[in-house]
Amino acid sequence: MGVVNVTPDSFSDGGRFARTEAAVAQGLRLLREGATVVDIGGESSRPGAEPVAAEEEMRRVVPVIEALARQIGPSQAISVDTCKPEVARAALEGGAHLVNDITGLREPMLEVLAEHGASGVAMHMQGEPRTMQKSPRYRDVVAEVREFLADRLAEALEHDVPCMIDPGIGFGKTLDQNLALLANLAELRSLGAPLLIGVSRKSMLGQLTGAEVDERVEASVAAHLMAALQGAEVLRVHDVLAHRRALVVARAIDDAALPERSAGRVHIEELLLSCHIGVTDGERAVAQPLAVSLVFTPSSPAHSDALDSTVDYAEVCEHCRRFAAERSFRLVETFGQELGRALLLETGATAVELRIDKPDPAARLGASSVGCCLKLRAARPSTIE
Ligand code: HH2
Repeated sequence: MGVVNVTPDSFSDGGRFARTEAAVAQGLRLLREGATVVDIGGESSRPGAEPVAAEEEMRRVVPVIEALARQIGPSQAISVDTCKPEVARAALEGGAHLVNDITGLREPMLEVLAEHGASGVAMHMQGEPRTMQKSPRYRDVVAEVREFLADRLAEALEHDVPCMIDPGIGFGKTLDQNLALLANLAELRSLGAPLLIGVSRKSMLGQLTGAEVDERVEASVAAHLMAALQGAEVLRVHDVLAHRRALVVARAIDDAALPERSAGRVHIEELLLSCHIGVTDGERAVAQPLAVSLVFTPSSPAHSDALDSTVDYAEVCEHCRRFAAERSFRLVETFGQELGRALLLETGATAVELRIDKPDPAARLGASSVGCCLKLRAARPSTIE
């Protein structure tokens, strides 16, 4: 996720992209450099920042979003960084797909997202930007942030809003508290939602390295790489190219370590499930058939003939059945991502490939089956110790 702040006062790029044309050009540049999402913000949340009126925030972000929406590719998305429901609504109507809310996606924000079928990011913050760094206090920062995010996630799911979670690095946290969170991302990943991390150019990196804000690229990459190795799926960054290159190298090393040859792969073909899935309310009201095929890469070769040394087919089939029966989705893609993530946690596998078929598509499509294929990887923190 590439960051573009259409503000005069953001801590790292304030004033550089305050004009619409400059912000659009920067958004397109970040997409060319490899971002799949651009996050457009119209209000700084740096410590001590003063709030901006909704009308002014809309004046800043909506024209940028509209211009980007006309130019982005089918696999790219626009996010709006706002905590105001009226700004979120205008941004979604202007072409944004995702709302990044540093105040944690509460009501009425969730209603706006549900109305538009949009996804969201729920971030943790202690206090509010004006005062949050005065004296942040926690009993146990990791446990408290986890509890907050679990609560936000549950409420988002009640509204049928797909939700990423973010511990909010630098938002009402000391250096040690930020480090504790960044060192224990498995605790947050265990909530089962995609994890977003944003450390880009933040002051904790200055505290650790002494580097000024515009000299924190390497420090940002180091922090984000550690987060990616612990399973963070989205990194919110200003310097997309540097991150992209670092991730390409890390991924190549990680791929070389996949124990495919020795561990073999475990597959399950066309497991039949039924799930309340469909874009329209009518489709979702009735359980639809789904056929799910899975290929697991176990984390190590089966070390004995015992079932607990590999992926257990029976457990996986049962888990899939329960998952499909208990949840409802608009998209097979979201169904696949969430099921894949749950299966990685359940089985301890390194990777899982999923193919999801809807064997009964609408007759007007003239297709015998529609669906999606995806591949997910688990975090492997043990690869860098
Ligand atoms: N950090 C900033 C703003 N929005 N959103 C999420 N989800 N996570 C973050 O860590 C996060 C965020 C602060 O960075 P930036 O946008 O560059 O600065 P400013 O708030 O001063 O505009």
